[in-house]
Amino acid sequence: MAAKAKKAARAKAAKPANKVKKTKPLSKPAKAAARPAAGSPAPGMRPAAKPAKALGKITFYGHYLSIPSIKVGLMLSLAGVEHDYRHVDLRAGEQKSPHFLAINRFGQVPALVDDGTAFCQSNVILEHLSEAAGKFGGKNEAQQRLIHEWLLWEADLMATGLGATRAQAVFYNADVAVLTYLRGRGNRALDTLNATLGKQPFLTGTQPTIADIACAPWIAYADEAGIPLDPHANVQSWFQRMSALPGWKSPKDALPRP
Ligand SMILES: N[C@@H](CCC(=O)N[C@@H](CS)C(=O)NCC(=O)O)C(=O)O
Repeated sequence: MAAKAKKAARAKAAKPANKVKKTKPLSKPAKAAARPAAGSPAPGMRPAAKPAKALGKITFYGHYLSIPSIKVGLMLSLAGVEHDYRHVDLRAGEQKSPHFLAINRFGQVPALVDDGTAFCQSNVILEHLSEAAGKFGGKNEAQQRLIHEWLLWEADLMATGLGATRAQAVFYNADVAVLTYLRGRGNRALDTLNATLGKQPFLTGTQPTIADIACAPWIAYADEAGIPLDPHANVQSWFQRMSALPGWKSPKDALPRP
């Protein structure tokens, strides 16, 4: 192979597949309130096991009614990560535009671009931010694995049990039988949280991690889902502990409204 062709092949191979070429604004960019990085770590801010390299210019795409987006917004705020925020107009279908699909092939919020590399799926974004910022991660491999288990559980039982129930109740006016089934899943999720939080203050131990940041925002929507929190006292006190963390925002007001 000629030297010029070899150089071109090397350059092509080095380019990450999900590198975003250009982030054109979907709507008027709004600078999100950024907290300065804490000089001394807040409770639970532990270095992630394997620090990641990128934490450059961050652009976060979300919607204020989307709980997966709120999870990411809270993480950015709790970790004090400066970023630009772009509201994605879901009603207008902006999430299915070619520009947004180039950032998130699933056509959903949230998405996050860090130094030109695009991340999607709220829990993958949380893991990236935790690793890159060295905050809210596990203190060893065993805890990292525990956190990952909770994140997969959250995407299953919290997202359907609390999230789908709230969406069906508030936005889609679902049939009673559907709501009864979904509320059953929500109560199962709350039972699991309650049992764990009866033994320790946070989901994976004595300090909050991204497992807690992923699970806590749904609790603020239990009322909209029609699921009472009264039988889950440990969940309620955990939510109070989360609310007291520096940088925490009330989930319903966590993201800017257009
Ligand atoms: N598993 C995804 C779920 C994301 C999701 O469901 N996003 C919704 C808003 S809450 C969305 O963008 N819906 C618009 C659509 O699907 O067209 C995550 O955790 O990021």
